[in-house]
Amino acid sequence: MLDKDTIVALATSDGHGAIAVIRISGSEAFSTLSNIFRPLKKVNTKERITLGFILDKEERVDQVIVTSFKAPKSYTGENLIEVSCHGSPYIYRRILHLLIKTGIRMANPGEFTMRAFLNRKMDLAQAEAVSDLIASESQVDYKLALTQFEGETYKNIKVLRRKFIDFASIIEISIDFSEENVERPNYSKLSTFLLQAKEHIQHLLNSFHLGNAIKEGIQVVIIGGPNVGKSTLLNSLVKYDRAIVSDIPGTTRDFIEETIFFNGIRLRLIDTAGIRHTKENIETIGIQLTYDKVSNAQVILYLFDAMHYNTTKILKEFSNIDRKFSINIIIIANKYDVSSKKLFLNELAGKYYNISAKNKEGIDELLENIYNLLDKRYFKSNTVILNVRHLELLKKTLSTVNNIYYGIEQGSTDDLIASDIRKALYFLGKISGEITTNDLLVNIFSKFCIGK
Ligand SMILES: Nc1nc2c(ncn2[C@@H]2O[C@H](COP(=O)(O)OP(=O)(O)OP(=O)(O)O)[C@@H](O)[C@H]2O)c(=O)[nH]1
Ligand SMILES: [Mg+2]
Repeated sequence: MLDKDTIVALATSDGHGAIAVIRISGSEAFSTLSNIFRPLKKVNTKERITLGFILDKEERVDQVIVTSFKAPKSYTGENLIEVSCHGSPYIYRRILHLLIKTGIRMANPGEFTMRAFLNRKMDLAQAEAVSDLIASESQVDYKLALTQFEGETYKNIKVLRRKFIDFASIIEISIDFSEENVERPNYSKLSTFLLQAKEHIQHLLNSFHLGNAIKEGIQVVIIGGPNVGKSTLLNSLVKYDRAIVSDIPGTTRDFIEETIFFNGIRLRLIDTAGIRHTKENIETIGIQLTYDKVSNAQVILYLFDAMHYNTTKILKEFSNIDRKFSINIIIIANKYDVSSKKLFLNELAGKYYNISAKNKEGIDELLENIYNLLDKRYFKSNTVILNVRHLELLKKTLSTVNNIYYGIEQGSTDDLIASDIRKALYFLGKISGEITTNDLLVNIFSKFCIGK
């Protein structure tokens, strides 16, 4: 499965920058570079970092710094070189071209990390976390990716797998040597372990929904009647005029989405068409879209106009949404700058906030309130799964664990139990990469960027 070609790619992003880094990995890495590199001083073999020139025949292309990592002490576990050149696309493309001309080839997407996995520098779950780490845009994204990369989530999976192996071997021995006087499997011990395993896997499955909400962003949807100031609130939250605001009811037809970060968390704010009964086609579509967005939201901001409102209607809509979607809802009385005083509605006591979207009053408090509503258990947890592949495998493991558990309860044969344990081992092994197929690896690593 491990391709022996020496490969090269740009490791930094394409475009102008202070420096660009070109990475070469494979047994021919050092000899390849020596064809086009002249050190400034005589090379001391103990030194890892060398200053010198990349040459195209005798022409100096660029002054570069070469960092060498001898196998197996490198990211890929192979001989690896990083050439840091000046960050001009013309320069790094010319160097890449010179390297390809010496006979090495361009790396496929994710090929460096795939080699790191195949050379046992990291397990599969860690390798997959590398791409999340690169893609992270907020503090919370980053922390999640880091815990995945450091393998915390998967340590327990490996422990589970090892315990299954222990049980499997005792059962297999007892099957093979049933005539002889060998230890019988201790099924009550296995049952206790299965209950713990079930709990642990269930916890990981539960973490997926929230883990992904964090990664994709917490969806915060602004709803309310026409003209109550939904678009104005969106603009105040994103701090620029993103949505059109006007005093004509029905201004927003389609929904408008913008991302902001608050306390390191990505919030995806969505402004919608006002909810009202209308015969106009386009507006009806907008209102339908609002309902769709509400059903996927984590937080709803329900806005009403402090000058014109009907408490009975607000309460009715509030309980409708609450009943239908059971989502966190924040009720907001907007435009309090023009209402004579801050509203106090007995019926809604403790459930709503006064703001002025137009004058940006109450906005920071509103953000704090949104943040306080979020379930932050998983933000700091180091056992969160983010990966759909892992989710599917864990679901299969859980159902197999259930089968083993009930099998034991119903006095199933050693053979059947052993075969189910092998199944669980197979699913768990596919998460960590202890069991892989070429197709699986190609599928995972092809999603990476080139140079990683
Ligand atoms: N005085 C005052 N006026 C506001 C406030 N917020 C919004 N408005 C005004 O209310 C009108 C409607 O604002 P929009 O933000 O377009 O309202 P909307 O809810 O998005 O309306 P539709 O998209 O039509 O459903 C505009 O004239 C705004 O300037 C506020 O806090 N105070
Ligand atoms: Mg609007």
